[in-house]
Amino acid sequence: MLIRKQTGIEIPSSEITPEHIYFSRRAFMTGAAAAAGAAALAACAPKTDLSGAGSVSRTDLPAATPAVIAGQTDELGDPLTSFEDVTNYNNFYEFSTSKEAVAGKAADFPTSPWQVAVTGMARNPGVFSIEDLRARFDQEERIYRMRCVEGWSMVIPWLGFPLAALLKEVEPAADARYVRFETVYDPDNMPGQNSPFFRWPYVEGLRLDEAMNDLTLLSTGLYGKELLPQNGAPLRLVVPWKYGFKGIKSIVKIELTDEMPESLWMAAAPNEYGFYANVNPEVSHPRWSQATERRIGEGGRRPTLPFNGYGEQVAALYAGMDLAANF
Ligand SMILES: Nc1nc2c(c(=O)[nH]1)N[C@H]1C(S)=C(S)[C@@H](COP(=O)(O)O)O[C@H]1N2
Ligand SMILES: [Mo]
Repeated sequence: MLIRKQTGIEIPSSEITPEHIYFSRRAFMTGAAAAAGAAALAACAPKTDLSGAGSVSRTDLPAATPAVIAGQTDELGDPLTSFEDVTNYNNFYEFSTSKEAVAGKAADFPTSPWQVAVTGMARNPGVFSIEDLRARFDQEERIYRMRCVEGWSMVIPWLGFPLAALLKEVEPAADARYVRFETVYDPDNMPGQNSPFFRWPYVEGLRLDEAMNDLTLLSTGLYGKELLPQNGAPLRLVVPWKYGFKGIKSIVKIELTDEMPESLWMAAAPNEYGFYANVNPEVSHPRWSQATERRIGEGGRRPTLPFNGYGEQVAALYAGMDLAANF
């Protein structure tokens, strides 16, 4: 078994990057890479100086919420999370396990030119440049909640197009059942990919019917602007009824397959992270409850909704399934 029971060290129960604290400690305790483990632990020490680290360093970016977006809410009436928070509080382990450090470290990540291969069990596979994708598919704005498995959430105005539109174009073969996604492998520009504690590149997967659901988005932007590197430029997945880690960033490969893909998180901790990862307040993570969440920018905690509030649109996908066993 991969995950050892930890004893003798208090693991903070706060929502602040429990994964990386845990995984860093695990690596540290195996003694296999003590120096690297110590470095990883250092990365999660409290930051005394955040100036620069989290700030957007490009000049062509909006300094604040564009007027067209201001005042908008999600369909439940909750306000958008600020552009500042959406672009400076990020999980993207390829750059850093510190959420506040990702934006700074990703600022110069090259996202052009960029190609996405759509391969596997399809009658009409292809390689698309990001420009192709933008030209071929109308970009829509979708305001979605994003619930991280760590117990925090945001409301984000995405730009993008339904994954279904792209899949229809490549025509999945009759026996294709799953879609497997891969992030770019670029360790020269993604320092985190030199870490031996994860199996790179980041991989995620969906069942084909989940992938075809209209809520499932391939995002190219947010807040009316092109995606920044920290949010997964130039193309990332958004699956709003699932935990945020399903929203794989900086995608270069989309493969149709008849086998359930094994994600990076499933490989790292199969007892903690399943394939489905549907937001479910009744199924605890082995190390914390999922009953409530902290909305970034808000005080206190609020109840977590089944399927993150999208049950009407997606519950039927799981009719008859045991959602505790298929977590
Ligand atoms: N390639 C890649 N994709 C990733 C991650 C990552 O570390 N690497 N983190 C995931 C997690 S845990 C979350 S919560 C969301 C965060 O997206 P955001 O930073 O745009 O809010 O991205 C997801 N996609
Ligand atoms: Mo997450």
